[in-house]
Amino acid sequence: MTTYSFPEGFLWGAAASGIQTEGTKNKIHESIWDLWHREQPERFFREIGPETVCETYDRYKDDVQLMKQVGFNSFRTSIQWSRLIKDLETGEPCEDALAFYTAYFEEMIANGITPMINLYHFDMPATLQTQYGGFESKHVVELFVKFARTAFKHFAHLVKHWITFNEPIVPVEGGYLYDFHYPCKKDSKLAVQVGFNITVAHAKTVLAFREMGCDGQIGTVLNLTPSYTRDDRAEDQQAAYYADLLFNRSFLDPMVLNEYPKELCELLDKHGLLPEFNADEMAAIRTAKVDFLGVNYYVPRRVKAREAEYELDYFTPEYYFENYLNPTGRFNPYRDNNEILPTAIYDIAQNIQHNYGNIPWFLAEIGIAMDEGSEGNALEDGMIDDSFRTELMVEHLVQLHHAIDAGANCFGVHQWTFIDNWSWINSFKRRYGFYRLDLATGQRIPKRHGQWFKALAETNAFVAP
Ligand code: IFM
Repeated sequence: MTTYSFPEGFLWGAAASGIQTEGTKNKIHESIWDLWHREQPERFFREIGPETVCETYDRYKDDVQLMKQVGFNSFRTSIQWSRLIKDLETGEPCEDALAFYTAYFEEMIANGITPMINLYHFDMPATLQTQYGGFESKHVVELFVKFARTAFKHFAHLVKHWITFNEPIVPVEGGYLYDFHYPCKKDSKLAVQVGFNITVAHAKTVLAFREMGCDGQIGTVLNLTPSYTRDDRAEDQQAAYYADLLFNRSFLDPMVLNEYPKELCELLDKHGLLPEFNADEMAAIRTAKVDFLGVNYYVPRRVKAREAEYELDYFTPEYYFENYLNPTGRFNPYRDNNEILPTAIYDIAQNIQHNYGNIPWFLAEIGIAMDEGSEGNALEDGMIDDSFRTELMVEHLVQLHHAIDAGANCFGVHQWTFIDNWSWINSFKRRYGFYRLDLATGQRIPKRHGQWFKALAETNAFVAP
């Protein structure tokens, strides 16, 4: 057996988001998720919408105790724009939201849990989408920065780790290419504009944080999915190159290296997709230095060179490759088509180390999905047996440990998620939590993996073959 120890002060905890946990109580504005669910409930698994969540708004005190019981020393969630801000044009806050978030963050801190707070987790206020087109609009970029300034003004004395955006590419993919987020458009030109505007919103927020002289650090969280090919054939390598350029480097480069890849600009130009931009926006992107990066990893991407003709009448990254299922891959038996590849963690770490200045980073989401029902019922000791999750976590953390040994600047691990939470159109289809949420009673039922995690967090080490 080997003992795998982690650097002193390593962060252990979980990630969640405001909209997926808080509930809608006392919220003044709808988000696009409330709006979409009201208009088209059939698009959501079992028609469950964002009002059915963990009710963190009322239960946060008890939940912080549950965090302690599984050893967290840190926790990420988000401030909902549509909760915090009363006047979306001026950025004036809502008193009730100020009181809620202050009490919630203070409760964490009083219990030894460092809050890491994100400002955007797919939750555009509905009126900003319907009135202006959300991040299609440069005006909404400015409104986002006002919201961020309000958050910094009221919470920077409590929160020392800020995140601008979680997975900024996902609203682009979901809302403008693949139809799984509102506004469900299929428009590549808008997709690129939204991606660019989000990057500007990120950059201007980082600059506002510096200008306000806030004490603490600010970064971003990206879902970085390495692309693997069938073998070394040149056309597949080329396919992987394009997948990486479009899905990873499109945000990683401007947010961490402060510049867009030349090849991406050329590709977008070739397809007539370059966004509208001005010198002020480019200056913001060039100068907004982040302190750290968060990386979300779930599954690898498998690509091969295109064999079939590209048939869509609008551009998507798949113009340059085809996705495929690895015939020799290892798959999660509790979730369809989810390939398991722990070595991807090592590859991500190497990429950051060698191509992104070895910036300090943390594993901001590692999620091990088990489909609803597959975890079984609670055992005699009252716990749910999810030892599958522990086995996989061990394998991934062994790879992370190798990467740290090789020089990776990784400072923490957050599992997705704390209590099973509502997850967009999948609602509660896939469970990821340390605690099961009983939807009928709101009861939190512990899963066994939490005990293993507690020992890991307390000793900052685990033992494995
Ligand atoms: O629920 C989501 C989360 O909001 C972002 N990352 C992936 C999770 C699981 O699908």
